[in-house]
Amino acid sequence: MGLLGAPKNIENFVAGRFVQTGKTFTKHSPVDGTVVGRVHEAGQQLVDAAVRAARAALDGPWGASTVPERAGLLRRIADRIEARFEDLVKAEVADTGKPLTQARTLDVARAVTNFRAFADTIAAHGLDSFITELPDGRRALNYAVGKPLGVVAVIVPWNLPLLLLTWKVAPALACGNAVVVKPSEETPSSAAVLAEIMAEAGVPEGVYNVVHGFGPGSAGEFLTTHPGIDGVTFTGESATGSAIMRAVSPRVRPVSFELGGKNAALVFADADLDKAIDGLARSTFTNTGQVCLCTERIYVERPIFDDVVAGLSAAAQAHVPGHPEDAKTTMGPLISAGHREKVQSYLRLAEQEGAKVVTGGGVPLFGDARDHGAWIEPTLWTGLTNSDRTVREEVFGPVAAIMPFDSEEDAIRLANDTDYGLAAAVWTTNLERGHRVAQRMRVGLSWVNTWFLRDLRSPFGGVGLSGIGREGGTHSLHFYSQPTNVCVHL
Ligand code: NAD
Ligand code: 6OD
Repeated sequence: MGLLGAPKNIENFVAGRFVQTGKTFTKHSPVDGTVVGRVHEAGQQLVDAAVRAARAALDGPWGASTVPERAGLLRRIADRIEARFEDLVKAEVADTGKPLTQARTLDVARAVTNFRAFADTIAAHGLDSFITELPDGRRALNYAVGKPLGVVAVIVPWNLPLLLLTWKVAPALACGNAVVVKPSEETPSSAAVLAEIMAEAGVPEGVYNVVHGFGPGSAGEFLTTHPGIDGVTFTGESATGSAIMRAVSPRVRPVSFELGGKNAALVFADADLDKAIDGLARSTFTNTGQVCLCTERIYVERPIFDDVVAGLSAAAQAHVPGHPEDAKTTMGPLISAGHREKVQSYLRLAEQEGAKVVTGGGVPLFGDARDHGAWIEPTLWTGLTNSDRTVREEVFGPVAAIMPFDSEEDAIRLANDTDYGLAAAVWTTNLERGHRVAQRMRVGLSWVNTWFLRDLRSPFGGVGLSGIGREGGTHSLHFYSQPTNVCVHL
């Protein structure tokens, strides 16, 4: 029996109906390897049907829907998510093995907030308009009307499945688009529960479609190469972003990419040490290190280096790996055996590169069914430098290299010495330094004395290998709508 219930049949959702296909793949729980569900993989024809259903919805009454109607719909979806809260928690936990408490307080809670936040954003959004006055005396009124982008392909990863899916679907629907969602093959369940919720909330047929499958040669590729899509919003690995860019380039479609990270934390000697260690422990180990914003490089000013290493290592050792339903559990498994193999390859590489393993470095043994799961110990290294691959490549696990620095300039140079550029966190009690350093980080998001504190109106995204574009608040509206400018002679 699968975690939290019998294995489920996980179906596609196209034109308002659940659809089985002749081909299924099996989803295993990363907690103990048991079967969670059998997923109906969408072939080319079903992906085509989903894109056509989305187009038909845009050509129907949904295409003429008003902003107040759509804001109201988003609020009803949020209400229905609250009503089905525990179903979504179970779906998320079954697929990922994350602690129930986290699924409740972060993943599903944010799904509710995502819909309410974008209902507010779209309801408050006005037209861009201005009076033009030319030197020859002509005058005109210019205003831009936002139209939906159209059929939007939404391709999302497995680490925060529902949070990241709704972060994109909410603004897409707010702007009047129709979506075809391709959840990760590792986390198909919550998108399917959300399909039921969409129907309950009165989302018209064809506006929200879900196709299941993999990337190349499967639903992901069929969707991104489909001539009927008008844009792709994607969260996932940088290499996948590159493949999707190639797939859409013949038809020149817009993309919004939230990609990988190799995020730095900078800890200055004047930091409040307890707060910094607490923050670093969260930024390194939350969701078993599987958050794109997680810290994998920690630069510490030399006088407090040993204190930070000791404090963070105590925090790592205090983690309780365990069953998601156990209230004492603080850390779940990695998403899959395959991902654990990747993380373990970096544990081996770090040692080859001369790392000292301060804590962790292995696989916890339970002596029960969990030994068939994808568990890993939280791991900290010292003795590495920016020239080591372990410090340059994204691992996406509960791991970090802790390295010393001697001056503010040194810290900034080390933090910015990366091909990625998603997030950074600066720990200092010096207000001026906090602003100064945060502004010089070559990233999309800089935090000072905190981490993953989100205001959904703020721009979210990365530079370099970490992505293209920004979503959040009106930034999302810019991606999910196409302005038509109207110029009226006065
Ligand atoms: P992934 O790139 O392997 O897969 C993401 C999604 O893309 C999945 O649904 C997958 O099936 C699909 N996909 C894979 N190849 C494809 C292709 N060729 N065409 C179309 N679709 C394809 O990523 P993952 O392993 O699921 O997630 C982990 C990665 O996501 C990490 O690199 C992490 O940093 C990144 N991430 C980034 C952010 C962010 O906001 N920047 C957020 C979360 C995760
Ligand atoms: O908080 C968000 O809106 C967001 N997109 C978080 C991304 C987390 C990455 O794993």
